[in-house]
Amino acid sequence: MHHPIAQLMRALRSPTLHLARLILVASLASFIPVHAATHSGSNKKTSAVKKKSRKAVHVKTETRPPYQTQAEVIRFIDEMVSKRGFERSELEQLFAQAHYSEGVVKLMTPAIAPTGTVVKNWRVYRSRFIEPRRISAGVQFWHDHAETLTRAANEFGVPEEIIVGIIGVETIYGRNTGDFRLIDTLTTLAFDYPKTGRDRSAFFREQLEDYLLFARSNDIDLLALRGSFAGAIGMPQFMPGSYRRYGIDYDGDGHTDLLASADDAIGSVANFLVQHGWQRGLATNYPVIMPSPDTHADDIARLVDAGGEPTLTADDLKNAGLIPTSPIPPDLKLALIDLPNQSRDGSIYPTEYVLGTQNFYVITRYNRSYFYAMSVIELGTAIRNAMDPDPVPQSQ
Ligand SMILES: [Ca+2]
Repeated sequence: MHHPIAQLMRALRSPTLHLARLILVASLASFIPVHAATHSGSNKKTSAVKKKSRKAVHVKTETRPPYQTQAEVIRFIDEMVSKRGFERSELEQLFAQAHYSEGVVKLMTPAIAPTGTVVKNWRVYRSRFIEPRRISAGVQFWHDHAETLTRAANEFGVPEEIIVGIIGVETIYGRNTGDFRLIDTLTTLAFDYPKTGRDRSAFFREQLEDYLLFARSNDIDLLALRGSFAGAIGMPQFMPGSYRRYGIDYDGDGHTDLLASADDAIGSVANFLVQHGWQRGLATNYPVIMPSPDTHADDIARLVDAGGEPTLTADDLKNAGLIPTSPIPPDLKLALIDLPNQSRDGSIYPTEYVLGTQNFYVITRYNRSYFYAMSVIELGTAIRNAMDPDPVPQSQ
């Protein structure tokens, strides 16, 4: 089985990031992530469409009333019948086959670090994603799907390396998409959400509804689709709500299939970013020289506290003693992004900083963690560099 921290790490990786926060709050985030959602280890690229259900490894049926007989589930079915036009008998049969998953509940239950402190270490986090195996898988993915990536870059204005960075951080290009049966995951989290921490069951009922809807419109077998223990699906790990709202059919076969179709995953990631405000041609971030924390701690804290949404002007930065080291377009608003390198043993590297633009902020709509966004950017850059180590010089 997989290491619980690794699973926790992956757990936060949902396109709708609320979830991520949740786990973040009390996770062993030391190393990590904040993120997550896949259960790693499955090395498959099977189509979600009409696939028969397989052995339910993570499912444990307890002596609890079957879901289709529970009052809350019956109310949910009533609502889906009246509001969404589903057949009652169809949904009753579906929930008769949905199982409580103890594995999901365990993995979704926030873990508290022994000391009660959360240690955030960018260098450790980064090293998990910017590494040779993921980079070479990214080079392969880029080669295999160069045409689609170029098409998406032109059409949506999202550079290839950002799309490649996201799919790489999420699932290593479809290698780790999660092996939890989605109907079990979503039903469990919608009706048996772990009692510790904030109750997110309402969110998961919405996700369950979205799952029913996009499965219907994409001809997906509701009992077959698998995803992370948090309910994230496919190469880009979209939650059902994102799948339904931002997933697109980008290979033209009439279905949006984020598990089996890399083209659909590429188009959907680009579409997600554009729908969240991605701006064509805008850099994601700029380097900055920071003033000494000995003399400017308050200034730095104030700028960081302004958040990831870009609101700071060139004067704000200058007045606080920050010096951008590359030319920044006039009037461009920025955010000060902090990447702490905390550790428990006292050997503390200084916090790193970059200036984030609107496009950096948009990546955090995919996952709220700054570490996540920076890893996407750096992985994409590393892959681009590895793609073309010896570029043909432009004619002078
Ligand atoms: Ca398709």
